[in-house]
Amino acid sequence: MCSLIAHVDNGKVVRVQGDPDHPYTAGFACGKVNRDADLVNSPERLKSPLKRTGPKGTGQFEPISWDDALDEIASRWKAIIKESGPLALLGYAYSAHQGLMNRGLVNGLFHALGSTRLQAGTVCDTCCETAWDMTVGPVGGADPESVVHSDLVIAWGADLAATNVHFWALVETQKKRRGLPLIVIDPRRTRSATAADLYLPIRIGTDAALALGVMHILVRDGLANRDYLASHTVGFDKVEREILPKFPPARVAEITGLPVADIEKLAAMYGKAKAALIRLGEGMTRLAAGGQALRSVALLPGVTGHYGVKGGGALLLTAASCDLNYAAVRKPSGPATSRLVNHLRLGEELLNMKDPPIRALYISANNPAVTCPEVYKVQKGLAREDLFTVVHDPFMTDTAKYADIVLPAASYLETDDLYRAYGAYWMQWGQQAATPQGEARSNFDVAQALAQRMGLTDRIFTLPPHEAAKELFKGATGPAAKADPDKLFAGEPIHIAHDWAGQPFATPSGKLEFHSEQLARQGLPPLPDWNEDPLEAAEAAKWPLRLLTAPGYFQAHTAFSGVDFLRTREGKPCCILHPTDAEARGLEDGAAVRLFNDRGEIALTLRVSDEVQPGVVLVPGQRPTREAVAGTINMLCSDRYTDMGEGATYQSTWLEVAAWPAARQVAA
Ligand SMILES: Nc1nc2c(c(=O)[nH]1)N[C@H]1C(S)=C(S)[C@@H](COP(=O)(O)OP(=O)(O)OC[C@H]3O[C@@H](n4cnc5c(=O)[nH]c(N)nc54)[C@H](O)[C@@H]3O)O[C@H]1N2
Ligand SMILES: Nc1nc2c(c(=O)[nH]1)N[C@H]1C(S)=C(S)[C@@H](COP(=O)(O)OP(=O)(O)OC[C@H]3O[C@@H](n4cnc5c(=O)[nH]c(N)nc54)[C@H](O)[C@@H]3O)O[C@H]1N2
Ligand SMILES: [Mo]
Repeated sequence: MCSLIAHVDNGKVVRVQGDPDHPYTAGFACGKVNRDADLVNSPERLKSPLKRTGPKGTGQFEPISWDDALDEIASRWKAIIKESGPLALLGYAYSAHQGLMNRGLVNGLFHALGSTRLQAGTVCDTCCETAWDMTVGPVGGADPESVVHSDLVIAWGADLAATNVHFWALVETQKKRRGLPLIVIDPRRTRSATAADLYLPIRIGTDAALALGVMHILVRDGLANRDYLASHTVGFDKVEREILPKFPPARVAEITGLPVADIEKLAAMYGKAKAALIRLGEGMTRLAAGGQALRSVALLPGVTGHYGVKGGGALLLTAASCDLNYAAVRKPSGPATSRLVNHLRLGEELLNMKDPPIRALYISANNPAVTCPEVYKVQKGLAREDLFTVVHDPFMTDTAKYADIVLPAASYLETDDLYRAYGAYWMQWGQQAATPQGEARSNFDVAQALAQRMGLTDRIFTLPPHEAAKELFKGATGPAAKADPDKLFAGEPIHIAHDWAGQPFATPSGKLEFHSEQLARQGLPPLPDWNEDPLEAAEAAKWPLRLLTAPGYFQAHTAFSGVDFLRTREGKPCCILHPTDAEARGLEDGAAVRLFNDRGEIALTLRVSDEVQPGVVLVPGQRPTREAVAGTINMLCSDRYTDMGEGATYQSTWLEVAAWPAARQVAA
């Protein structure tokens, strides 16, 4: 969502930089995006459509024309729909192209076809989003630019220097200028943590206990804002009576692995601040009780009243406050409801869904053979001979190797689209900068071409991008609706923050909900709490190490894996162990090691570092199998759901690490 300037020579992007005139991007682009000229021009990009010639998964293909590819897809889909109905078709399209139309219209195609629908994003943010919605409501959080008014920033489970670079730049400036204090709460001593005034290396999965412990101290020390609690929140009395007595500092120290003194210090700094801003990350939600964790932390600014102060409050996402008419693109026609496939259960559903089974699969802007949990199941599902699979991607990915037809995708620099940030309050038109490489075509373009071949008559499938974009504004409300089309299409950034009057709450009560009736109705605890998860405890009794999964600095999932420079900067796919754990196993830095549990085994390069605590194995990012010694981390992760939002539980994974015999061949 950065505002970028692409320097173009003869239709070719030669350099990409942050736009110095944009108020938020302010001339800065991260180490990955700075290399996007290498990404668009990568020699590894697919040049033309391909048709499978060998067994699925082996990557044997021959080039075919676009017309032949699209004709074959349409005729196979028509035959399958005739025999089994549209539910036999699954569109598995996700977010690698962040444009509202290149992302949205592929969904629009499958919506109009009446196919089985993807419950998208459960691999990413549905847990944290649901927990936020149940607490604050479906509305954006604090404006990151309000940090100029903050007197304390807490990065809670967010490695800002890795995943939120523009906010990080603001925090660094405020630190330098006026000594703005920063607290980092993260099981990994991240780059952000090394710059913190207070760093708490919390045990994975214990954030709810810490947040409730802080509330306990705030109440004990008379630092709770009783006026704010009475006027803007519901249910705190119950939390105070039933929950907080269970979380005195000594017990919280036992649960979280943090010293009592640090917990007291955190509570004192937070309680005495006038405008503390909590930047919530998703890391704490990638495990069984992730919803409880995020919800408990999001309640904290209600106890101090910081939600009512400019520069205070909490920020998870901002997107919910941008009220465009998304349905114009995503739901042009088609039945109101349909059968759902959860994004993270692709393998399970390809293997076991019945009446009808999934017979045709279209994967776009997503690499589930690496990024989805239960990769062994995903591979097995994709290998089904009776499944007709199409993959649209700029690169030959682990997933594309299983396709019957692979279509070359244009990248964002080769398309026109409208972008709205989800971590800041800005929106912008991104103009096509370069001619697509080879025969690559955009998601938008391919969705329209397939819609026409499938006989869909919705107008959106006939409009050029800037006309389609105008449909998004019809019926839009709030600041986004006021965008002037002339300025928008000229590329001017549009500010979409509401006039500030305290954090709005969009819950059923209109207040911050310490007690949630909605959760109670779903059979979930209505009050925030922390309890040991029985399934996690059983795994922990069997295996000694817990998986910590966090982004790499130079690889974002697999989308940048086509850039040799970035692969080299990130280094070989690795795992990181604390020196005591490495020594106990006789393992040395740089060695190939085996990571295994009941699901299977993979092999990565070991790095030994005290940036993680003992008992934890950190695997940065998700890397393609060809880059690793063997396999990919999601082979070891289950497809169990989180407590809220049916999200992924990568970190509810326990395993062991041992030497990888040099003679050993790559695991099947
Ligand atoms: N173990 C573990 N697994 C995780 C996570 C974790 O923390 N731990 N994180 C999860 C999260 S948060 C997410 S969001 C997912 C991400 O998982 P994915 O959505 O699978 O992300 P990528 O691996 O980047 O794959 C995106 C693909 O889209 C392609 N692409 C890029 N641009 C375009 C385009 O314009 N059009 C088309 N058609 N294709 C394009 C890229 O080449 C790439 O192959 O992974 C999840 N998986
Ligand atoms: N470079 C890079 N940037 C990216 C991505 C990438 O892969 N690489 N992915 C993009 C995507 S799709 C997403 S969703 C965002 C995600 O970005 P974030 O919201 O920042 O979430 P995560 O990256 O999953 O994790 C952030 C931090 O949470 C910590 N953490 C893990 N478990 C716990 C816990 O139990 N408690 C606490 N307090 N902390 C914990 C991790 O160590 C990590 O440092 O980043 C986006 N930006
Ligand atoms: Mo994500």
